Parts: sequence; structure tokens; C-alpha cells
Amino acid sequence: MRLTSYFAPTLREVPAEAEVVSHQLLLRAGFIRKVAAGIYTLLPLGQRVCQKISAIVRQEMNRAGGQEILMPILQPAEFWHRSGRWEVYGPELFRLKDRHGRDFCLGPTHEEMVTILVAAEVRSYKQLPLLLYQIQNKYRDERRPRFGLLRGREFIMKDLYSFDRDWSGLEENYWKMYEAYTRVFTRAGLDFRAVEADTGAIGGSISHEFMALAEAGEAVVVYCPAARCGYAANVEKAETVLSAEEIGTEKPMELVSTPGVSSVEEVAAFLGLPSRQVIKTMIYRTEKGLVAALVRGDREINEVKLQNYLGVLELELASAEEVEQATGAPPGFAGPVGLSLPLVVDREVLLVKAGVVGANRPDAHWVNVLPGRDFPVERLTDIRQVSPGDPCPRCGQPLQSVRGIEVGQIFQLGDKYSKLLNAYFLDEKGEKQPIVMGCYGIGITRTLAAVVEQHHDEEGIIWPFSLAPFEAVVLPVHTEEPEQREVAEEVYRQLQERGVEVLLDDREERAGVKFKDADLVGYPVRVTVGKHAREGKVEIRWRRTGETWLAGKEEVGVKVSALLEGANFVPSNR
Ligand code: 9G3
Repeated sequence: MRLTSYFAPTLREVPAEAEVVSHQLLLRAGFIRKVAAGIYTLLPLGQRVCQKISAIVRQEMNRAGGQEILMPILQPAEFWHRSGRWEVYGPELFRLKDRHGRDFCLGPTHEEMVTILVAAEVRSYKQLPLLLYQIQNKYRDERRPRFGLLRGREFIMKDLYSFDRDWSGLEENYWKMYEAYTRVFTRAGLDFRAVEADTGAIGGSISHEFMALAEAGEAVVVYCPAARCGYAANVEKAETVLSAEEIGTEKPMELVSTPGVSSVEEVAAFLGLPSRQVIKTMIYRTEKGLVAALVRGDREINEVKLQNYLGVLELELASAEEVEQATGAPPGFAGPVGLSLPLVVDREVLLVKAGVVGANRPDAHWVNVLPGRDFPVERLTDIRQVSPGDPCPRCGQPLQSVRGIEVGQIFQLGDKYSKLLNAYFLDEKGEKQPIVMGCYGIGITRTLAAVVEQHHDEEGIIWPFSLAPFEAVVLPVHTEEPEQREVAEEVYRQLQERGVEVLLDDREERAGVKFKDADLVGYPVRVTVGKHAREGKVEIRWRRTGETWLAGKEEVGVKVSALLEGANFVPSNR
């Protein structure tokens, strides 16, 4: 391929809106162009990388017994009515009508579509297990699409669905997928962790997320640094050990004036008590009304745990007006005593024997509050956000946290959709049984961006060899000099004949521009044809390390192939 005829427009400047490195580099290097918020075109370089990621995914899905299908993006609303999810999802679900006024949505995921397909075709246990997958565009109307391909409103996902006769079959396929995902992300050159994840509205029993470690990641992973332990979980789900420390001693409750003192830290300091003796009361709005959540003052509320406990679809902090209305006081003075809202109490609150809480009136707090005596503790659960430094729930070591990009997620679904959508089979005894399902997603375009987050330097992208859009670029320094042009053409042809994916930078550009673009796009190998051309020598450079070698123009093919073979080594020990 010759660069003068290749559609790869690079940018010198970075659009201000690009906040993370992968977004900046993919725009500048000519891999993507924005159409609208969260909607991108993959240019030829981007499409080539996307195809390589998809090829790796296909190989591993097929190896795990998956059969590739392609389901429509247009989904009849009727399917979502039957699963009960049409009402569940709000503005995030792209909805539209056809010319007859019938409702459809643009598929954000395909549980309904694939289960209805299987329900119609599978009758007997002999047809199970069945693993069907697709690599297809998905549509989710994110409120805040950002970070380029990392959080788009249209993106490419591989979604695989497993259908088994029973839970043990599902378990087997679940762990087979876990291994397949490990191979996919290893081959893609990602530094990733598989972490226990929240199963969210899906329910089901367990779920793992595959997190590519990166500062730009929106997810927070808490993990145990002890090598022999290996505990790692999305902070939404992470547990820690319940501290047994009792705080304060029982005394009669007392009202104290705390003029203008409202935050936990301020109240604790004002009263000369540790912040863990304050009981923090946060009021939330859900579609079922307002609720109050209580945690120890030195903790944070885990809203995902709270939402799962309440089984609600919407959970937002109540506004100051709503708090005022419900408690008679501004947010900083809300408290559980005498509050006519459901109270969800974190387990640790029970250990506070003389707590401080807002008195539900301005500028006043109750002290020596005893949970159970002074406010009800029927709804007792874990709604605490784990923080770095908290003891590992498995081995007690202090947990650490890191940010991650969720590039894959696998779920055990069970028979939730099968029962809803009538996907049953007859077992050996001719008895009707529900099919047991799992679902497994990989963000293809998100993986592309995650790779750039992990593989770049100040010059640009450094593609892992397995994903590079081209393996080598041949770069004549002065295209106008005949011997450089001829040697470049010769080397270009030699590499092509050896099956190397090679691009010839035949532009009449200054050398500096060519070098910068080659580093920006991130080809693994650069073959420079410069002043040594007249002695028949060229320079080979390995982008990742900057190492260079002088080679005769005849041996370039052998040398470059050897380099690329070496790069092809995939660390099998994961
Ligand atoms: C929706 C909308 C957004 C959604 C969903 C449904 C996430 C939804 C969860 C999943 C679970 C798995 C198969 C591949 C792997 C992930 N966002 N989820 O169900 F209507 Cl608007 O998608 N699906």
C-alpha cells in the first residue's frame, strides 16, 4: 500500500474535547473521526485494527465452541415487552417506529433476540449445549458519551450467549469463556485483571469483568496485593471484613446545638469526637419514593449495593429541597431519629453505641444515639463502599485500588430469560426443563482504545504487533532522489513478497514529517532508506524500543520477518 493513495489523514493539533490519550492519538493518527457525540467513523487504519481484534476474538470464541451468527440491530419492541424490559430501560434505549407505527429499538444487547431464536428451535437436551455469538454494532444513548471509543453511543461488541441443560453445564461453559477471554486479552497485548463484578439488574449468580488497567478507566478495582491471595473485585461489589470495634458507650440521647456545623468532619470536630462516631444519613430518591441510607461517618455509601438491596431501577441523591421537605432541615442536619422514611442501615452502624446524627432541624444534632433504641434497624445490610487500606476479605492485607477500563464482562444468567421467553427443552425423561443461560460480552472498539491507553509514548501509538494496522512502513527520506526511491521500492516489494503487511511512505514530504507520522501511527517496524542507500544499506528500527540496525537491502526481508516473528511470541503463561 502506498501512502499517497491511502486515506489516513493525520492531525498536528488535538481537538480540545479529547481528554484522554487514546482519544487524542486515535484522532491525530487518522484512525477515527467523530460524527456526533459518542458516534465515530473508523477510518481505514482504525478498521484494520478493529478487524484484527475481531479475528482474535473469533478464533477464541470458535475454539471455545461458539458458532457465529449475525442478529438484526432492529429489535421488535414486542420481544422487550415479553421480557418486561421495555419499561425498565429509560432514555438509554434508542427507540423508533417503523412506517406502520410499530415500535422498535436499536439493540443495546441481544438477550431477548437470541433467547427467542433458541426458544423456537431447541426442543431436546440433545441440541445442548449451544453457544451462539455475534460481532455487531450496539446502541446505548449514554447521557455523557466521552473519551472517544471508550464510551460511545454506537459501538462494536462481541456478544456470546451460552445455552445449557443445567447449571453444571453453564458453569463449565462460563469458565471456558473465562479462559477464552484471558487468551483474547493476552493476545491483544493488554495488561488486565479479571475481577468479581456486580450482577446488577441482571441478577443471576456470578459475573466477572475483565479490566484493562488504565488511569483513564472509569471503573475502580480494589485488589489484594498479597500474591498468594489474588482477591480482586469491582469496587461496586467489593467486600471487606466487618470491623468488630464498638464506638462510644451507651448513654441517654441528648440534643445539642450545632449552629451551621453540618458536614461529618465539622460536626465531629465541633463535638470533639472521631468522625466514625458520626452516623452519616444520606437521602436518596428512587422510583418507589425517598429512602435514607446510614453508614459510619468515616465510610462512603456504595450506591450499587444500595440499589441492588432496594431492587430499584433509579437511585439518585435527593435534592436539598426534597431533603428539606422530608426532614424539615437542610441535608447536613438529616438524621434517622423520628424520620418517617425507610432506613437502610449499614451493618457497621450497629457498633456505634453513642452516635451523632442530624436532628432533622436546622443547627442541631442528637448525640449518644443508640441504633435500635433511638431509630429502627430493620433494614440491616452491607451498603458500604470499600476503600483502599481496608482489610482484604480473604486474607486481611490492606486492599489497594486502581482504575480500569471494562473491556469484557461475563455473566451467569440462569433461567431468568428462558422462563420469561419460554425457552425450554425436553430431558431424557421427556420432562420440560428451562434452558440455563450465560452471556459474555467484549467491547471490540473499547478494546482498541484500551490498547492505545496502555501502549503509547509521547511520540504516539506503539501497537502490539498482533494488532498493528501495518507491520512495517518503508520510509525513503528524500523521495526526489532516484537511488533512495529505487531502493525503497525494492525493499517495499521484497517485504510484500515475504507477506509482510507493509506501507510505503511515497509522499513528497519533508523527512521530519514522515518520521513523526510513522511514530504517531505506531507501525512496529520502520525501514528508513536514507543516505546509506547508495551503499545499498537501509536502517531498520523497532518502534517499541527505538532499537535500530543497519542492513543490506537484500537482507531486509529476512531481518524484518525475524523481528516480527520474535514479536509474535504471545506470553502463554497467563
Ligand atoms: C438496555 C440498555 C443498556 C444496557 C442493557 C439493556 C447493559 C443491558 C447489560 C448487558 C449484559 C450483557 C450481553 C453481552 C454482555 C453484557 N446496558 N446491559 O442489558 F436496554 Cl439501553 O448488556 N449482555
